Order: sequence, then structure tokens, then C-alpha cells
Amino acid sequence: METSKFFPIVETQDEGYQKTFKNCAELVPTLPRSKGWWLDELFQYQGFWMSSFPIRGSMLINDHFKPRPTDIIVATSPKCGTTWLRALVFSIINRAAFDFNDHPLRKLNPQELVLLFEGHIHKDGSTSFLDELPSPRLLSTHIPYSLFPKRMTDDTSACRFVYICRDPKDVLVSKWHFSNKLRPKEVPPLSLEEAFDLFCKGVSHYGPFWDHVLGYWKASVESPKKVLFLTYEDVKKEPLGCVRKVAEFLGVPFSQEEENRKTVEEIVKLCSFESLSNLDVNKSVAKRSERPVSNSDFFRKGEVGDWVNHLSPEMVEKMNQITEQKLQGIGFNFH
Ligand code: PAP
Repeated sequence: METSKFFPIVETQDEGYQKTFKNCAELVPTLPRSKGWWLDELFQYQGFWMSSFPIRGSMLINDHFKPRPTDIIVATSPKCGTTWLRALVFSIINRAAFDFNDHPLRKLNPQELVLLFEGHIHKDGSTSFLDELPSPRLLSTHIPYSLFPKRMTDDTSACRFVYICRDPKDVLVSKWHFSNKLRPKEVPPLSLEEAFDLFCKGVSHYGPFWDHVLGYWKASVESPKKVLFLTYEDVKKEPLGCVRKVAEFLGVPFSQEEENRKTVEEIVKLCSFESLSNLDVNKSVAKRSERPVSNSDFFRKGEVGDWVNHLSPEMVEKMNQITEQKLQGIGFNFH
């Protein structure tokens, strides 16, 4: 049984898991640390700021996960649109199995339907839970690309990643609102200035944000068949084109018959902010002990450019400068 003060209890009989748990429990207290955005602490692990549970998740993936060529990983830095992308990819790959009027997305939040990889690698104290999922397995992650094992990233046939990123100014605003929902009532709210400062220093979950983007961007350029790189802004602007692009990337392009039946339009409509956020399941404010947020917390405004309502001109200038500098010369920027 696991008793470290940094981790939720996970029981395991699996010797390999016990070894990884031990290595992680020894490592985490030695890492640089910073206060988090709610009451958690963040640790700097392999260049990225993460809380202890996903660090252990990442170590478990490295030590034990067995990838399959059909695995699909939906990857994002937090608040870049994982809820939306999970819904879209789930609907694309399962489009033949479900009627849009009686779809699993009408009953389950996308975060429950497409499970978080670094969380569920812990489940049952071994890989048995993930091993037993039928193919194609669809998982989501916030883990930076460079933290995945080489057997997943180097082997072009091992698995595929669909990545979405977003203008960091909107990410910051979204994350700030979300963090204040997570902070316990007895703790004063995080000010926007504090949040801005932490974010710009790179101290945000799975941050620095820009390094996260860079890792997946480079991988998408080097291995376009392995990593598809999307932006929130592009999906907003061209949802139909992006859905077709994802389907092609995943090797399941839409047939003429599906085009005639308007399947792409149905998917875009079902997964839109307006549709998902108005479903009873996603209006729920109930919180569960293992997840201190409610389904409704994943839906706020769902817009591009809400930063104009929050950030001062100085903040905008500083953030744009960091972005310019970090992404200079790579062939991608948030414009
Ligand atoms: P996570 O990182 O906490 O898992 P994630 O889904 O990536 O959440 O980000 C939440 C943002 O996506 C919210 O943005 P906002 O705060 O700027 O409003 C949320 O509103 C937005 N979002 C959720 N679902 C959709 C959707 N279907 N279409 C567009 N945006 C969405």
C-alpha cells in the first residue's frame, strides 16, 4: 500500500508498479517545487511543472504501458480545449456505432468518456485496466511529448497523437477562472496578477505552456503521420474542415455517403459549445471526491479572444513578447 504524503492511495500487488511508486516517492521530494494554482504544489520534472500524481502517471507510462498501433492520444496543455477535442475525436471514431440523437455524449461528460491517460494508468494498481480496453483505445493526456517513452514517440506505428493548443492569453484567462473554482472557500482567490506572473514564469500545470506547444509542434513537423497539430482558433473558424482533417489523419476519412448524410455537420453540431454546455449532464454542478470539479466547470464561455475583457495592455504586450520569442522561427504562431 502507498502512503507517501504526496500521493492519493493506490493499492497494488504488482511488483513493477511498486518499484515505480518507490522510485517516484524518492524522486519527488528532491525536485524543485513551487506553490500551485489551488492548494496543490507543483514540481519541476524533466523541464515541466507538474503535480505529483501525473509525475507518477508519467513514470508508470514509461515503465509499464504497452502501446498498440491503433491507440489514439488526444493531447493538450490544460485549458486549450481538451473537452471539445475529446468529444470530436470520440464522435469521429465511433460515428458508425451511435445515433446522434441517442449518443453517449448526451449522457456523459467528454472527460468521463475519454479517460485521462496519466490518471487511469494508476487504476487497479497495474496496467490491467488499460490492457483490457478494446481497440482502438482513445485516451487523453496533458503530458508533454518529450516525457513519453521512445517506444511511443519514435516508432511511427506505435500510436497517434491529436494535439490542440490555443492562444496563451485565452489559456491564462480560462485557467485563472478555473483555478478559482478549485480553490477551497477558506483560501482567498488567486488574483489575475498572480496567475499572470506564474503563467509567464512557466509555472503552470504541465508548463511552461510554450515548451509544451513546441514539443508537439516539432513532432508534428517531423512525423506528420504520428502527430496532428490543431489550434482552438482554427477549429472554431473551420470546424468542418478540421473534423475532416482529423478523420483523415486517423485513417477513417468520411465517405461520400457520409458526406451526403451530413455526418460531419452532425458531429460539429453535437460537439459545439452551445450543444454540449446545454446538456443536463454538463450542467451538473455535483462534485465527486476523486475530482473536485463539476462537469459544468469545463464549460465557461468557449470563445476566442475573451482575454480582451481581462488583460491590461501591459499584460498583453508581455505575453505576446514571450510568445514571439519562444516560437520564433518555428513556422507557427498564434495570429
Ligand atoms: P481542462 O484543461 O480543464 O481539461 P479544457 O476543455 O481544455 O479543460 O478547457 C476548457 C475551455 O474549453 C473552456 O474555455 P473558456 O474558459 O475560455 O470558456 C471551455 O469553455 C472551453 N470549451 C469546453 N467545451 C468546448 C466546446 N465544445 N467548444 C469550444 N470550447 C469549449
